Amino acid sequence: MIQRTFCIIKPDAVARGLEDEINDIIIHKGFKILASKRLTATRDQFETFYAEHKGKPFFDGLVEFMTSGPIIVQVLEGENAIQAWRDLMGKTDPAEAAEGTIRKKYAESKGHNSVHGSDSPESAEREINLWFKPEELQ
Ligand code: IDP
Ligand code: MG
Repeated sequence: MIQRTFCIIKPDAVARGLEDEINDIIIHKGFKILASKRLTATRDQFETFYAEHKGKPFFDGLVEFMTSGPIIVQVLEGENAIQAWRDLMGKTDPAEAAEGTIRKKYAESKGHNSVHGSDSPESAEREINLWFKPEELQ
């Protein structure tokens, strides 16, 4: 099944100039990048985006980090894209991420872990709609 998923290249990766390298891996894996834009987000945007984590000990630091510098927000399309992108990212904590995953290769820590990916069809739809207008998608 062809799906769309939402991807963020996080501030730690953009600060190291890794966006082209990461997008090469994404394209090589067979995803199509339907839309992509660079921006610096507000606290409000990430408090909404990460609402499911509100109240957790890492929440404030997470919002601080995600608004600390430019990010790239993207829509990826491909066969089973939601799970396929989660698999290519690897586990949240790079210490637990498998060889060959983006987080294993680039993440600095469990918090500064270089990339985001939607975890279900419902989150993918919600997250894409938070960051992109329909006319921005092909
Ligand atoms: P995910 O990004 O792999 O889906 P989630 O559990 O949804 O992981 O957490 C969202 C983000 O919050 C993570 O990608 C990471 O940046 C941050 N995070 C999650 N757990 C921790 C933690 O224990 N310490 C610090 N940051 C965390
Ligand atoms: Mg998550």
